[in-house]
Amino acid sequence: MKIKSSELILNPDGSVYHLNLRPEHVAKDIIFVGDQNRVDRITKHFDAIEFSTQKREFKTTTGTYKGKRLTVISTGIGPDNIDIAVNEIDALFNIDLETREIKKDLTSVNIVRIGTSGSLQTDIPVNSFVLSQYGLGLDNLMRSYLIDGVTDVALEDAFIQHTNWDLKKGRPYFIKNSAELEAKLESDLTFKGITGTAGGFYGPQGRVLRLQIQDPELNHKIDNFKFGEYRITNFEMETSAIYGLCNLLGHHAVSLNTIIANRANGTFSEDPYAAVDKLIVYTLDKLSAI
Ligand code: R1P
Repeated sequence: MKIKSSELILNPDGSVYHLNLRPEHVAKDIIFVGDQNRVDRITKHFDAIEFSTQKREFKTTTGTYKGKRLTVISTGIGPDNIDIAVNEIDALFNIDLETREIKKDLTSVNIVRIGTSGSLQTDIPVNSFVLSQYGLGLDNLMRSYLIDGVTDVALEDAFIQHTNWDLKKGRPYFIKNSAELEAKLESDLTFKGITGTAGGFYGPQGRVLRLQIQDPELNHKIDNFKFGEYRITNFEMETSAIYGLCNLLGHHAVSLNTIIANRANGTFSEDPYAAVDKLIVYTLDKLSAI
């Protein structure tokens, strides 16, 4: 069935609407970052650059690192932008943009996020790395899709009960990473746990400036939540949407974050750039070996 031009919007040059990319521009191993300036901080390590473009916050560069073809894309801040980025990347691989039909043979890509994040645990200090085993969606984005097959309902129920979660804010969901990519990107340098993805930076992550928040105790309830071997390690704004969409579309995803703030003890990294640069080199070396 042909997908209408109002639903999959293409630019006059045939590229997808927001990312400005055509299929030949994107590698099957993709790095997502939030900050558009982080793209160059990654690709400066490349052997060669073959393509670069930018539209709004979506900056893309494709090239090779130690011979491995990689694409780096900035997604800006938040799960809403992840909805655009993952759907448009999937379209580049799995929809014939000329006939507007879904291809018979589908392609899976690898998506690795290199992000920044706040730790919720005193023993996960600033400048450390966290690899997200699950994304905990507190933002509702994935509730627009049919996620019953990919969310862990037992974890959801336990979390809702433990936090006395107000369902007026929507039902949180827990979506797993790609175990295959986790095995390739973990090491003794990576803490592991559940990453909470919030739909905002202040109130949705329990920060109080001038506005009262719905549940001032929520962060504490989140940081002492336990489910078997799992605990919630950190907060950011993209991982659960990446995991949710990749699970549904058949792609592999893993999220790595540098901890730049520790919310449990109130500290902030003295050199967040150096800490992120370490995660960049770590991830590039791991990815080049896949
Ligand atoms: C908030 O400052 C932003 O920083 C974190 C959050 O997820 C959010 O996008 O990640 P990035 O540094 O990757 O953008």
